[in-house]
Amino acid sequence: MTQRIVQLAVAQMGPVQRSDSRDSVVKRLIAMLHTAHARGARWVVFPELALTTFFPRWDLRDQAEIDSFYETSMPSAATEPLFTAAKQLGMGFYLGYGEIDGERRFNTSILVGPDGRIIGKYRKIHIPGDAVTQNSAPIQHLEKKYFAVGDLGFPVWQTDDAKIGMCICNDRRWPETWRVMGLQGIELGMVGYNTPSGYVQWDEPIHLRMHHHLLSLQAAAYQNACWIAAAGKSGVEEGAHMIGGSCIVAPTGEIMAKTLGEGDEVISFDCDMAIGDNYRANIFHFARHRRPEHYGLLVERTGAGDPLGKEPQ
Ligand code: CDT
Repeated sequence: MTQRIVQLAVAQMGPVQRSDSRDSVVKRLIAMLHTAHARGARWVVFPELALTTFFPRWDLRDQAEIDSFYETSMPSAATEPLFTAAKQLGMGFYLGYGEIDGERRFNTSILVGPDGRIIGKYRKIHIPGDAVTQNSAPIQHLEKKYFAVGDLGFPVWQTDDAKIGMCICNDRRWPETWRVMGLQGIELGMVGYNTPSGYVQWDEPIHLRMHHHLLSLQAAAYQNACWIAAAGKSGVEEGAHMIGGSCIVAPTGEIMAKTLGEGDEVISFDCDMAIGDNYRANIFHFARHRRPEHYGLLVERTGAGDPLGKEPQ
């Protein structure tokens, strides 16, 4: 089998505080871009909402302040240096940010090619949390207040290096996200995230946050025969802790590289896209083995309904 190597890096970010300027954040991204390049990487994945603090933790009321967390254009004046540096280095990247499009606001990621062109845009579809504050807890999760449900589906883009798909944070937990991309032959999935260790609605044991994060990525990579690169914004932001665990997962379901800490940290791996071909040709040969005539409930129901089992006649 001929190898098809994609040199991939994940740039985990440490915290971004409320007072950190876009310029200072973009400088950090560019520093990690150079580190990734020095390691031979051609693509780098940055986190969800990489340019600001994870503001959905607050029920903000000042519209000017709320607006300050979104981008009205991309590249913007502040992000142009990142685009320029990446193009000079011949590197492509995934970047997550808050997007204003007219009256609509989305939690968005873009895929920028090594030539500096924006190849693709994705708008987060699974928006977790609440639209209004739940109680008096200082740390909320109000993504439904700040973002509309994405309207672009889950496209996969054919690039010169691989078929690349994108999703954002909570999307990674849903098998539907990955299967829709699997059905387009995804070879490399990119995902940015901000995963708080605590959640106002539910005191799930904290160690499970990392377990479920890795479990979701490993299952998705294996079941859809793709590489997955996941970049988190981590550590303590404005008093709220978010998990690290940025990683690169192979189509075997194995973690090939993972961050050690919770700060700015680059990991990299030479990913052979051909590994997925074996799975696509055998155990997960979708055309031969999938049975969509039995999957109707997947699109007929949103929430779980009554069991359909009947006693045999
Ligand atoms: N950013 C994001 O989507 N975070 C969610 C937290 C869910 S708890 C309401 C996640 O799935 O990691």
